[in-house]
Amino acid sequence: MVHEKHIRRCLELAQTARGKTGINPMVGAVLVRDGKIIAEAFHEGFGLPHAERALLERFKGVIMPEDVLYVNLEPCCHFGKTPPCTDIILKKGIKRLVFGMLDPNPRVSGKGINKIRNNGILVIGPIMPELCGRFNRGFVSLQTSGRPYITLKRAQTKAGKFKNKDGSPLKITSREQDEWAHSHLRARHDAILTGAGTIISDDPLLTVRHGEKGFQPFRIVLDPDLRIPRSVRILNDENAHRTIIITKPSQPPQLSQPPSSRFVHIRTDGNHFDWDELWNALITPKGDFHGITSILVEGGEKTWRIFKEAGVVDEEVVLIGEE
Ligand code: AOF
Ligand code: ZN
Repeated sequence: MVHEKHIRRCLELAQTARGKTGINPMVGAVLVRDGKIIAEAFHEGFGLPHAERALLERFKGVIMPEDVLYVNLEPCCHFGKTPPCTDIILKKGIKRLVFGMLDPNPRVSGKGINKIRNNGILVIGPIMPELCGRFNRGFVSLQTSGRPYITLKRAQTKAGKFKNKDGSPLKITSREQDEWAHSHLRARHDAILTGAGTIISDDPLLTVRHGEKGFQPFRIVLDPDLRIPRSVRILNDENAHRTIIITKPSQPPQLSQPPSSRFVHIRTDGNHFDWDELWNALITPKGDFHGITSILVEGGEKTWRIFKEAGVVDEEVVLIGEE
């Protein structure tokens, strides 16, 4: 269907800003005349103009009554960091709008659509709420449950083994499975999370090496007692500024704090970090940190258990090795 094709293009544009929108959604917009796209734009980053505004401000032609504006998310009608998109849509004389999903943000939800409909614009949608919601699942999770979307990823052999008897790492997945995990899991979450044990035993890079180029997720390590050595790769590679170490308030961060990684103090109840405090730290923009909406939990065993027992896992992916 033609509407779906254009909404898919909006998503394609939107996702080029992955990693830059922080706690905002990824949004793309296209303007269509006689079935052809004549202008495109997307929300390029946190605090920057929204997709529709960017498109309509940059478009230098005359808007015709038959032109159709497509956007994957309902246009906003509130003053946030930027003015309402509904205002510029009305001001520029758009007469037809197709949107992918309603905005789950309670300040907008349904009100944006009502505002433009009440002003005589023909509005069609939501036409692909599931696909668009899945695409922005981190933003949806933040708006509806106040925490990031959590995907848990594990790998195990057919016999159910996931490490060697002595605790050392066991290579389980094939090259194809690794590539898929990079392009479909790591490249589609704002952050990858592990426990300190995994960093100490494997010294992993936790980067995206297959799939969307240019985007690297944050790396979060739960390390209450600050056990990880300064020499580990995530504190020293070119993405060190995207590493966040979560540690207990009693740990003086200067002990192992290289200048670029972030050390965040979260209270524990002796065993576990306080979830509310943790989510709050991760979803609250501060300075050049714009917040995290989705996390891929990669392990190890203890970390999986903590997340599962707390009931905060939205999705679990188990990669079964060939052996
Ligand atoms: C849109 N198009 O491209 C985006 C929208 O603080 P602000 O002004 O950036 O507003 C953020 C909120 O606006 C966000 O929570 C979501 O409801 C909406 N984001 N809306 O129509 C866009 N990024
Ligand atoms: Zn907006």
